[in-house]
Amino acid sequence: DTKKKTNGKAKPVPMELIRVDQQKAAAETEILRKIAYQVGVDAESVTAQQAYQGVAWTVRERLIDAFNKTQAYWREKDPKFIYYLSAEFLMGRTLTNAVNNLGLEGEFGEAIRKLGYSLEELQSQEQNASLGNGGLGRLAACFLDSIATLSLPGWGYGIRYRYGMFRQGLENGYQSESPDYWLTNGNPWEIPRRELAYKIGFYGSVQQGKWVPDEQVYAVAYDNPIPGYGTKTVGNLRLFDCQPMSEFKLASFNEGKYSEATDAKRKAEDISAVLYPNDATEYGRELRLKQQIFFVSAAIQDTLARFKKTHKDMKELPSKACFQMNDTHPTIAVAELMRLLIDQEGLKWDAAWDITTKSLAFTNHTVMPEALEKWPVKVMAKLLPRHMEIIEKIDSIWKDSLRAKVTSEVGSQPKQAAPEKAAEATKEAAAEPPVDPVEAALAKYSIITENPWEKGVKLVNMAFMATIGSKSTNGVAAIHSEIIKETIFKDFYELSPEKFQNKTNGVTPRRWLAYCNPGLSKLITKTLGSDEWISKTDQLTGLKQHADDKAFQKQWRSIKLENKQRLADLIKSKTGISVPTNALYDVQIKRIHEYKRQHLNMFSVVNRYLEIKAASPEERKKFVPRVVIIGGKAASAYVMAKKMIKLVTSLGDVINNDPEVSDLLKVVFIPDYNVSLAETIIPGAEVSQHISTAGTEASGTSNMKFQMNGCLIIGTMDGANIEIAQESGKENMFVFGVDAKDIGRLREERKNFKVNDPRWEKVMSFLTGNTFEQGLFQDLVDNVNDMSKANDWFLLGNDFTDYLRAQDEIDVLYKDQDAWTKRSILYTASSGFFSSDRCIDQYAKEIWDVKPCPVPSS
Ligand code: GPW
Repeated sequence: DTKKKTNGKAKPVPMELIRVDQQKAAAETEILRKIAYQVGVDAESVTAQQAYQGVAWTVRERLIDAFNKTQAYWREKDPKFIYYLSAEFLMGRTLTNAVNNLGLEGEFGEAIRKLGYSLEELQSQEQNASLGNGGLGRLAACFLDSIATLSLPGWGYGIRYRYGMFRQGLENGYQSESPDYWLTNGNPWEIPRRELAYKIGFYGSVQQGKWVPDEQVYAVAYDNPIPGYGTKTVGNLRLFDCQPMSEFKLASFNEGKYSEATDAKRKAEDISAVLYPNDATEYGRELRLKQQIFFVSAAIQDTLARFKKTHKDMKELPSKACFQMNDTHPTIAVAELMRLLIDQEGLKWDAAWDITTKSLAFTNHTVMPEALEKWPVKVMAKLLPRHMEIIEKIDSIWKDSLRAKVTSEVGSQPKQAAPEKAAEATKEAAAEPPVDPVEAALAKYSIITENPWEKGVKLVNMAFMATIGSKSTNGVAAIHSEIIKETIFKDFYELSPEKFQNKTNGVTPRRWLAYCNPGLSKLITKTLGSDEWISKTDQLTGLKQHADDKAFQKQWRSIKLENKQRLADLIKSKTGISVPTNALYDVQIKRIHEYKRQHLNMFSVVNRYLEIKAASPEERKKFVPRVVIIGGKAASAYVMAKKMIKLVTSLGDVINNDPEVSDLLKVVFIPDYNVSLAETIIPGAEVSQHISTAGTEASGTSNMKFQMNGCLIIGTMDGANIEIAQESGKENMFVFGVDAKDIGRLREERKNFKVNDPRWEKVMSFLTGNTFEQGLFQDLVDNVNDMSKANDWFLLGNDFTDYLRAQDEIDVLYKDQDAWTKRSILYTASSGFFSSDRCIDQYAKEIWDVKPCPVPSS
């Protein structure tokens, strides 16, 4: 038995004590009770934080009522469940979302007003749950919203990090990092399940085929109810906290060895302490692998324990559970499910393999090699010896199954090597044992591979194991799903093309339009005659017929202006910079990465600055004033990304204080970008930048949020931009840049390529000239401009001229406000496809085979 403790057998409660549908007191009475007894203050006057706590703890009860009913109903019906395994869930704040999804805005809005506050004010008291890095973690959060909204039986599983994504500050224009302790004021949105704890092992050895770990910890469950929209369904995000097996060694303590006494406790608590702040980069640290096995094992044990309450035959598992692995981070699930089925449930290998490959599914979110996790066999074998054994066996059976095919292929290839190669081959053969050509050909399919950079070092390729060990592999946008079939999974695609799918990402229209942009939301509802669009986003197309209506355009614009004012206020409060609301608001918010090319954006800013400076006062009047807004975090160890932040802040210092430029150009870096800042920034943006090198951004999801909010897009033909262009009309997007299919060749040729544009040289000279501290941006410039040192891997030089052309088009269109507004309306009207409801519906039907199981009303 894996359970830590049991509460013993549950005893029935006398009927007369059960009042399931207790008459609730008025919201304000409940809130005041909470302020008195939960917060513990005399409620004669209340601070915003106290009021927030009172409201949140009251909403929590409504949430739990519906949550308990949903979960009980699902226990009774026993439908098939989807379990979304993810190392990250970037939830943001909960209050507004919970109030609105539960339909409590009337009752609670009124009660909050009586206390002298607004819902927005109280919500601003809440800490963001930043348990994710960026797109991948936020996608998981949007998915939970849609799973609940569609009444799909489903839970998320992850880690309850005590420290989320670091807080970003600025020191002398550089990023500074400090820990994000988000639980300071408690967390009303979670339900601790202290009695629900699973043992997780590490290290040790395999004895008689079974694992004897050296170290063990407990995974303690915390449930976070997830309210669906327009339904009584409340789903669940179950996060695990890591706890030691025993609090401390009393003997050591008594001997005065205090640190030794608490050693094990500290070590255990480290596991769920901090989110790794690396976005799309591999991190080969043992603690990271510990985190992965920690939550994956707990999730699978938890699922099996529930499954076994009502089912005897493990073979039925695939008809009751599907685990979706969110990138490679949870892919140890392949080996863990095998281990539990074989070592704990006593199944034979083949039966276990059949169940495993039918229960797991895998999503890939990147083709960038540094993000595809490959764990050293040495690390895996030390931390998880039994898993390593299983992985080796999977790999060897897998290769056996391919040997006949590969042998016939190798046999049909010419055996003679070219004469000059043959001589070399003989020399090498003298030094090394001969390589079997069949084994060599099998290597490309192998889970266990040699590290190309370190001879003799073997690695476990987690993406390969995930594909082999699951029923489906999907990419996250049409182009990305094609690219993975041609590159990283080419050989696997050729073996089983039917396993490969596309599921273009989506975002929840609740948080990202209905709630973050109440002004626009009201206008849409009024125009369409109902608010059904909030869960049926296809209905947004009904806005198209109003796109040319001047009166409608005027209302649309005045809402944008209000949202711009809110954004301007935010900028003022976060940075001290005043920005005019008559300027075009241009936004790029996302993780800072060379492939996302914030530096290309800055090159265009420099060019604009130089053009304004060179212009006569008369000519200056023709410029469209622009506020360029950047937000995003750089991974702590990513030197070039940090330099890119310094580039933005340095340009801001120069440009914002140049009286010649005055209000024609402002450059703003908003520090500590997170979910709730995005909720204010996106509605206020007029153009947003999605300018990654073609073929590098798997999908992007903020592009969809901007589109929904009627913000025009400048972008490359990359990721989901391509599908957004299809939906909104390519002619309505500011498209530029080279094509993904040419990237390989262009990278080869970049060494001999010269940017044929005098503006490029001017920008480079400006950045290396005496405006800035000597040498400050030399490395950044060399990376894209000195072909003896680098080759401009992300092709800024190739895209520069076309990018500036697209930027000019933006200015031209902005001068025609009616034409601009029309496009803005068309963007929102054609954004319906990018709802995560559509995306989740496809997952449910095409991968999970999970059907809605709505709780009946009443
Ligand atoms: F590298 N993404 C992310 F693929 O935010 F794992 N973090 C990550 O670690 C990875 C991907 C990983 C993003 C993609 O970069 C973005 O294009 C995509 O829209 C998003 O995942 C959701 O699919």
